[in-house]
Amino acid sequence: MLNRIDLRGSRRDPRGLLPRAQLDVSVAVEKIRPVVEAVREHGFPAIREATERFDGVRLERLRVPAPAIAAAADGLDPDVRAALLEAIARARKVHADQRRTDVTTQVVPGGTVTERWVPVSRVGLYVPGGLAVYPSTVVMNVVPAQEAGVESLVVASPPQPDNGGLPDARVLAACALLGVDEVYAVGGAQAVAMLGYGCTGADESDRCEPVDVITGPGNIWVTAAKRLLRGVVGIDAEAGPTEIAILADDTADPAHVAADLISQAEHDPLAASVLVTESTPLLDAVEAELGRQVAATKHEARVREALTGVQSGVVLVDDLEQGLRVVDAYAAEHLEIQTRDARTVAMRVRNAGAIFVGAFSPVSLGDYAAGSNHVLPTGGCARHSSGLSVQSFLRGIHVVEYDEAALRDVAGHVVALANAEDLPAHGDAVKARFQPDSGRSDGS
Ligand code: HSO
Ligand code: ZN
Repeated sequence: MLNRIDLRGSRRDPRGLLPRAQLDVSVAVEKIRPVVEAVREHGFPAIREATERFDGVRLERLRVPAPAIAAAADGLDPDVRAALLEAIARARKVHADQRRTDVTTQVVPGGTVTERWVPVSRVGLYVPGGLAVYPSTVVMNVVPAQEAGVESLVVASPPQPDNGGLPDARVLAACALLGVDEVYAVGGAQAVAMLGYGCTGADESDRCEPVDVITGPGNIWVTAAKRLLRGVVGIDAEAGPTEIAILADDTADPAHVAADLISQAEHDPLAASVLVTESTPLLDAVEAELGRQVAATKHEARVREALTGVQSGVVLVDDLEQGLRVVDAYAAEHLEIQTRDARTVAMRVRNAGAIFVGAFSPVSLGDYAAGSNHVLPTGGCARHSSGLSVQSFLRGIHVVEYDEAALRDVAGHVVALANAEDLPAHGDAVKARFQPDSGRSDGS
């Protein structure tokens, strides 16, 4: 079922040889530019027009009324409620440990630099709809923002025609459990534009104040809009279709490997499932398992399309060392290590959004209830970016404080560098402090 890429015996850099779809976000950017500009110029009427066109819903108002959020929480299935509460508690534990404390460095006597960690004031968290609904993504966005100390937090999620034009009831219930009451029934590029530029409307329920940062996964239109808004607001890493890579040897259980490959393929026909192994017996056994398990899975068509697409496949390698080079080159959103000494191997990986170690840490655990975050960089962005965390919502501000003696001591160096850059006024600003007639005339 899986495409085969045989790198055995190859000394080439594996980067261009790995299965990965080329998603052209820049084409999507041009397509959604008019939507984003219309929302910027016209606000609510433009959002309503786009929502009707793309979601088939006629919006009465942007903001979800408080009673609808409360009703969703009341109607939540008790098992789902318990699961969400457990997921929230675990995520809180991990993300609380990510908080930063201010650090003051004494550079010289009388000269300090303090790094203050200050949360952004207002964030917009995007929760996708589409083929599935994602109350778990509400948790993964909201918890780190709350732990960072963000004061104003809003969620936007597409209106569902079968929920009276409101976002999915489980998404609303998750907002309620997390204490988020500002929720907008808006999705796609129009939601990102609304969050970035804000929206003025006649009625309070047609208004949204602009945010400072937008986070959360979404389809290609959401990603394109985020790219367009970058700079106007802060944006997290781009999240494309989900990916799982599994580095496995002959100790891996083929039934587990197959199940995990299928689990992420279930998200999207464009999802990527990649197995990297040196073991052909394991590969044969995984293929047999896939044959059985895919036929029995609920979203068979979607899964089959994802597993057989160009973005998925098995990469055959000579040994663990080459396997590690391959997974580093691939930089998967999720990487499972199912090998001997899995923890040691995991610690050698340099590029991945999140790593899942050993037989009992499947990606699905991390999707919901490990405590880790599931908003992770895709498409190789794990080479330079991290998943969502408390840090995504903080800014480090340097606070510089030198006294007279400390400035005097370094003044010559500042002047020398300022002159070297032909910016003598910079040096003069320092020298002004030490000229005989400088200082306060009253002697105070
Ligand atoms: N695997 C997805 C997250 C998710 N899975 C949500 C299920 N629900 C991207 O990390
Ligand atoms: Zn998932």
